Formats: sequence, structure tokens, C-alpha cells
Amino acid sequence: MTDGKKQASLSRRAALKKGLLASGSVGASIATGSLLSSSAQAASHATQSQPEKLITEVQDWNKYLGDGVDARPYGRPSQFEGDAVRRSVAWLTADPKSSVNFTPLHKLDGIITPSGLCFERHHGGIAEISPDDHRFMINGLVDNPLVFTMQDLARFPRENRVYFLECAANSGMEWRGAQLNGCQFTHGMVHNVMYTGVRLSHLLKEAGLKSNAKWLLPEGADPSHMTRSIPMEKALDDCLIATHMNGEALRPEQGYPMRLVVPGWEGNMWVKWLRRIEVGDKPWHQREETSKYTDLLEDGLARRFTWEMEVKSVVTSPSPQAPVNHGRGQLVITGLAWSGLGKIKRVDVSIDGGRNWTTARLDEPSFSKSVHRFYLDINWDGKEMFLQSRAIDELGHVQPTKNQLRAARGLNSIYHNNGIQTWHVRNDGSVENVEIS
Ligand SMILES: Nc1nc2c(c(=O)[nH]1)N[C@H]1C(S)=C(S)[C@@H](COP(=O)(O)O)O[C@H]1N2
Ligand SMILES: [Mo]
Repeated sequence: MTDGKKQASLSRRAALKKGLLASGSVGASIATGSLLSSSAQAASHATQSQPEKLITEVQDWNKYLGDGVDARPYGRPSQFEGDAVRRSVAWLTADPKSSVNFTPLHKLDGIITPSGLCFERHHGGIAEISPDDHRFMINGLVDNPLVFTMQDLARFPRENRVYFLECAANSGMEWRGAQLNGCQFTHGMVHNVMYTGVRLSHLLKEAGLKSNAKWLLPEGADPSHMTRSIPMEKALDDCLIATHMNGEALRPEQGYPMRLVVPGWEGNMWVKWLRRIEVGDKPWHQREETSKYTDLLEDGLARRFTWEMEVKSVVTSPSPQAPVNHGRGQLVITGLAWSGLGKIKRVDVSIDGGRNWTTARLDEPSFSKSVHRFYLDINWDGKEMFLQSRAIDELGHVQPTKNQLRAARGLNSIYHNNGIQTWHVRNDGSVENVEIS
């Protein structure tokens, strides 16, 4: 963060603190059960904003024949959805080949991230590997070192699971204060897809684990040779070797032809373009688990092996890139919640910066270690709101405030920021990333 930016965000926060105190009761009344009273208002608003001729006149798409079935052998989104794209932050990294882009969470609904919108994080560009040329090896403390082709892998029993993948650095730029204006940038290093894959435990059993086999070192076939130490209990519990996402083959960006799935644990461990797993008796302490993906505390010590992604949520709409543009009245507040420890049990939403909370409607489906969708349908009085969401997982973990996180871990951290996000919704419907304390 540049000094200028820091100043701006600090003074913005100071101003907001004052604003909150001055305005007394902030925001809107929560609709209690019945939305019928406000739906008439919503409907009349829709008529006003659409010219009558859209009803009375015959439109082009009504008159002229459209594309035939030969035009789109692989379908693509509507030309009017050009805003739903992955975006990057220019100052964040020096080179796009070792960089990150962000999922446009504000444009999505439901829980599944479309494959083409899953954020990408790579350290050495996208490896383009022909499945015919791909080999996957298990070696080290095993009875039979094995090499698998893709065809070999296809002969093992497989299963389907929906999991989120979150980079440990997601929201990392927000540690010291509100900075990036949009949930795409503050929270977009997460995606949630259905994987088809083979249980890693099947393959390890095939190779035969020696009695001192306690750790695994998965390795990527890309130029970064991504490697991370994974304890055996996790590998035998729920790790998958995935070949498909959302029903089709993995995208090259996501590790085609195969990637490791490490449910609930930080994204860095989900090695893409997986070419080898070495079995050992202790962790390796590779670069990505020493100089990176450790959490530097106030006293200069660092937390190591912070694998689990803890309970977190964010309101995706309204949000800075998804302002309220229909005025007061009926308003759908929605967002995502997830926990690397299990299912989400409850999400609370506040429109007054965390003073009062209302339990949101948690939508189906609900899978363990998957993103959940929540909604809160309110009747907005048109006054400014300080929107927050707070998730609670099935183990009872409550998403902390950013100040609670800072009190526990200091200001040096980047990784594992699961603090509560605040959006300032102004009375004109525009939205800004802020912090209140
Ligand atoms: N082989 C390899 N695997 C990798 C990486 C990489 O650069 N190379 N990046 C890791 C990081 S830091 C993250 S957050 C996730 C990102 O997965 P995605 O690109 O599917 O979003 O992949 C992980 N696996
Ligand atoms: Mo990451």
C-alpha cells in the first residue's frame, strides 16, 4: 500500500467513525416475513425504468433469425455479460506469469463458480500438457514405486465432491485497513467447483505405504515445481486427485490434466499439473511453507503449517462493484460463507456496522468445506448502511472482526485474514470498502 492510499483509507475510516456516531440509528428496517407490501413498489419501479416500446414494438431479436446450432460448438456467455470476467490488480505482482487474478464474485449467484471465472494463481505460467504425455509417479517410502498414465488413473473408482479452494493470501491486502474497492479484489481468491477424482488413499494403498510413511510431497509439472508437505492423515482422509471440474476436464489454468484437491486447506497445497508424490517420514520445509505461507507475528516468530482455512463470509451484493441502482424498497442482500472445517451453520447480517444482527436465510445445497449462499431480503429505507456478514460453522467457530484478528496476530500478517468485511452503502446506492472500529 502506498502512503497516499494509506492516508486516504485512514482518514476515510476516521470520518466514518464520526458519521456513525452522529447519525444515531443507521440504515433500514429488516423486513419481517412479509415482503408483499414492498413488492408493489418494486414492480412499479421496474415499469418506470423500462420504456413502453419494449412491450409494444417488435424488437430485432423477435424479427431476425439468430445463430444456428453450428455457431457455438463450445458455448460462451451472453455478449451482455462482458463485465463478468477475472481481473487482476496491476501493482500486486511484477509479471503476469507469476501472478493472480480474481473471481468476479459480485457477478455470480448460487454456489458453483463457472470454470472460466475461477481465479488463477500460478507461479510459472500455465503448463499446457497433453494427457498422452502426462505421467504421475508415487515414490519414496512405498513398497512399489508406481507410474500412472491418465488411462491407468481412469481405472480407479472415482467420486464427485464440491469444495472451495481459497488462497491463504485472500483478503491479505486488507490486513492493515480497507484498501481494494470490490469483493472481487478483497475476496476473489476463492472458487467453488465440483471435482471428479480418485481418492488419493486408493493410489497410496496401491503403492503400499511403509510403516514410517508419515508425510507426502506433491510436486507440480510446471516450471515452478510447486511442492508442499502434507501430513499422511489428511492424505488418507479426504484428498482427491481430480481430473474434472464442473463435469468437464480441468481447465489448463486449474492444472489439466490432474490436480491435487486438499479440502478445506489453503490453496497453495492444491498442487496443479500434479506429476509426482514423494512419500517420506517428515516434512520437507520447502520454500512455499517457510518463506511463504507462514504468518509473521508481532514478536518476530512465525506460525507455520496454518493449513486450515477458517470460517469466513462476505456480502457479494450490494458491494462496490454491485451498487444498489433501484432505489429504496425491496432489496436482496446476498453473499457467500465457507469454512475449511465443515459446513456453515448460520450467517448473520448487520446493516448498522455490527450493532444489530439478523440471521440470514442459508440456501441449499450445503456441502462440507464448500461455499454456502446466503440471502437476507430487506425493505431498505434508503438510508446509508454499514453492511457486514458473520459466519458460524458447524463446529461453532465464529468469524472474527478484523480488530480481533489484529489483536491476536499483529499487523505483519498477510495470510489467513478471515475478518468481517464492511461495505458502506450510501443513500444513493453507491458502495465503498470501509472499516469501522
Ligand atoms: N503446480 C502448481 N500448483 C499450484 C500453484 C502453482 O503455481 N503451480 N499455485 C498454488 C496456489 S498459491 C494456489 S492459491 C492455487 C490456485 O489454484 P487455481 O489457480 O485453481 O485458483 O494453486 C496452487 N497450486
Ligand atoms: Mo495461493
